[in-house]
Amino acid sequence: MASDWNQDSLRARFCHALSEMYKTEVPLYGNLIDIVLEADTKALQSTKSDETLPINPDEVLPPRHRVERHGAIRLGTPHELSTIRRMFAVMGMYPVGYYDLSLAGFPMHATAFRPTTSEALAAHPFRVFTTVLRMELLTSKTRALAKKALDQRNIFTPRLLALLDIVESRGSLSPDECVEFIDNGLETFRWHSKTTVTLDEYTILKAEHALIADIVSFPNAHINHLTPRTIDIDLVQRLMVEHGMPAKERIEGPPRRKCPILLRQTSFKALQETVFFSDDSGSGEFVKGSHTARFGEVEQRGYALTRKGRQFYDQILNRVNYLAAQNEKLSDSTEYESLLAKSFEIFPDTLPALREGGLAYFCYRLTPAGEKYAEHRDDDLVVSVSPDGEATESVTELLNKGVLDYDPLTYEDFLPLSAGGIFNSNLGDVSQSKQLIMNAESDLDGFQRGLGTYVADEFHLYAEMQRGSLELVY
Ligand code: OOG
Ligand code: NI
Repeated sequence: MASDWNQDSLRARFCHALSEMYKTEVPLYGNLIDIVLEADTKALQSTKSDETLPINPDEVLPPRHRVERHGAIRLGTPHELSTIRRMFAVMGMYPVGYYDLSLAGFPMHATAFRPTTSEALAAHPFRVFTTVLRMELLTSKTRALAKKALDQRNIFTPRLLALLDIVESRGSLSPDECVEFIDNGLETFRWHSKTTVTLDEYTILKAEHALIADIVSFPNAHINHLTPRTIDIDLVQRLMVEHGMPAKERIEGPPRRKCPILLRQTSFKALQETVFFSDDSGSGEFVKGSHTARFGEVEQRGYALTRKGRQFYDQILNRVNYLAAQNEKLSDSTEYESLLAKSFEIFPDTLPALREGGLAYFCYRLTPAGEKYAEHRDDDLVVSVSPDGEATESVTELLNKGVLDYDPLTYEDFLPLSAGGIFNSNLGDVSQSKQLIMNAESDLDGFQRGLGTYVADEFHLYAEMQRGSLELVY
């Protein structure tokens, strides 16, 4: 059937529309985008020899850089989760990774919906970190309130639900239906200042956990932040402070390195916004109050680590956080950052060391010399690939001969402890429910049951990309 329907372009258009909507809702996010452009331009300029020539980041950076963004939403029920899964699938975004946020003291777990192939990521890498409330971790009083509020809401428009049925049965959308899909899809993410709960109910929910109140009290799942990507997050952090933005105290994740790994993130803190609580007298009146939820974030992406690399990362970071919890002095961000940088000195910081140590994933390619060599190939030097996508000995030999070269793969996912740090900076205080939740176990099975499918294993996806590159070379 003839149609303009294309997952990549739909995802790009949706992301653009969401970003425009969020700019009007939270103007400070627009200022943050300007700061990121300023930082990227400065960072590129300072690495260039002739500083008199102006530089345009859009001409230097890969095309995906400027449009790259992630967002986050928080859902209340398994049904909301499975429906959002259907909605993201239309845009080529699939659940990758399971994030147990009880590790960071929150009664929630999450996945990230994102494109999964190199081609789709290169076309447009939009992703949405999606959390869902774990009812079983709430106290019975709060659970009853949450259930009552969530049962009566529908965060999707009837037309969006109809479009999901259409695309699932027909396999595509017409150009007009694509426009409707975007317009209706935005309604799930739009901000509503009128709550569905009374001030008293809100106060009870918030006393148990600020995030419970944020998830339960509104008629939909407002997008709570959007995050452009930068090439110099330290500079963005400095510029935010210089521009008088309420910046988070420090950058989450690994320290600045020659070979950036995983993900570094910072944000401006959530705004206090006026909301109107419903009045239980049935008068239809509203009571004015305030709520803190929405913010803007920036990310700098580094290399995807293997399981082994990730374990090493977690081990170092856990030790730093353990020391920070013991020592008052380390609550100062400069002290923390210098401990972090010092602790990460043992993590290899050159491409050959990361590769030889099996710490990161790479994409292999033939060099121009390799193209020639391939024509008169020595048959005992074939490229072999192990089942987990690891490069083998013969690859090392071909690298030494200058036949092959390699580039690191970008980390496309998230980090639960960094997410916890981002959540915390945007809450003010963490409540008494923390103790209860700390003892919780992760529940991947329950999550997947709600979702209605399996979440992909991110390590497997990177290994497949590495293996694919070797197979192409072969
Ligand atoms: C999600 C926080 C996680 C990130 O970048 O790690 C996240 C939230 O605040 O709902 O977006
Ligand atoms: Ni985020």
